[in-house]
Amino acid sequence: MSEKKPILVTRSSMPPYEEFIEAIRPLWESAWLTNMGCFHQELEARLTEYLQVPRMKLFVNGHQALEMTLQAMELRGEVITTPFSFASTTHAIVRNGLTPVFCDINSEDYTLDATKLEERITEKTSAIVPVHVYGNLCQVEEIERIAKKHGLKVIYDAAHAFGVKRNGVGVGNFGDASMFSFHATKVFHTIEGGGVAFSEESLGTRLDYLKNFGIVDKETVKYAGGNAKMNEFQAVMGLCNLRRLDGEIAKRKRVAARYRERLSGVPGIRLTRPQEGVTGNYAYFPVIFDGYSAGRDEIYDRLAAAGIGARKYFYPLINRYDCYRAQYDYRETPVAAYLADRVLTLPCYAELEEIEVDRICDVILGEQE
Ligand code: T4K
Repeated sequence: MSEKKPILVTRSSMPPYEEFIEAIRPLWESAWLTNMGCFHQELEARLTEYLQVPRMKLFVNGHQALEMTLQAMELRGEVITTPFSFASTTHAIVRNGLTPVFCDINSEDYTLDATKLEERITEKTSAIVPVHVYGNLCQVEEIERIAKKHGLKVIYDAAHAFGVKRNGVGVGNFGDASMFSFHATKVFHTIEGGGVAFSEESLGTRLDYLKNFGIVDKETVKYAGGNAKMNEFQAVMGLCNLRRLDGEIAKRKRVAARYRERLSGVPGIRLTRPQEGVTGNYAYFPVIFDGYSAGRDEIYDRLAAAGIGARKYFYPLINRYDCYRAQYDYRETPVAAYLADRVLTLPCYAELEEIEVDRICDVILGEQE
């Protein structure tokens, strides 16, 4: 039976129904549903602990978390980022009235190529927004060395990197701030949701104001803020999911291991090499088809015909979007352009069974009945 079940690129982890219902019961008693209620406060504290970061603020989603962090830093001019990401990364820069400047990525882990960073810096540059894409850690030391030399802020898009550690240090400790996404499709989710980790206390105060219309107190509005508060239902979902998170990541690890068993060493199929000292979260399983007997698009179509929804994350590149292509030339980021045409992210989630991973691999390897 399970052989015929459609498989999508991911599937939200759900807490047991009764547990969630029981956990939201107090909301009917208090009728306090949003505006930094007690569950919001509890989740903020728990996540600060789980991610081992000095400070953390929660948001309605990851995008608003990033957009408001850039606003809180009062950046000006140009911000360097990569085009190999989800739309959100560049949009957050543009929606702050800043100009994105695209730096290429490296072909090992698809993060910003720090050797090409300095040539993108001008006197207008105020910050760098690198992306820990697929949960791969950026070249943090080199990026931060260059940032320091030029007096630039570093804000990581860590949407994919929840729980990732290097030599025991949580990923949210790098740079001036790191944005995490808690979207339904992520390793840890609050339905929609996001958070920012940082160390500077005054940044936290500004983020609190900005996500609540810039209101400081009942009679003082200091900033032109927006509304980006996480509500209590989201926070409860997060608290329930956090209890099971380590188990969910362990299950994802088994999925990734099975893919590696089946696909490693196949000529023309390239898997991401695990990074030294990095404990991953197995958020995504990207595969590069380069010189394989079939191209990426053909594999995508074959999988789709078999009811398997792999995704071309991240194709097209952001600098090829309708809204950006007039200002940018994607050929200036050739590695990103090359990989975007060849990458496919395979289904990866805790509930994915080994038999389903095998079915996916059979289709890719042309071994299905
Ligand atoms: N930066 C980066 C690098 C990001 O990847 C993202 C988000 C952000 C910033 C912004 O963070 P948020 O503001 O979203 O917190 C999905 C997600 O919506 C998006 O959060 C994510 N990146 C992006 C990579 O993937 P779509 O358009 O591909 O989603 P969709 O609706 O096609 O869903 C993908 C699959 O997930 C479905 O085939 C089935 C499964 N799914 C989906 C939903 C909505 C579930 O199992 N449950 C669900 O509720 O963008």
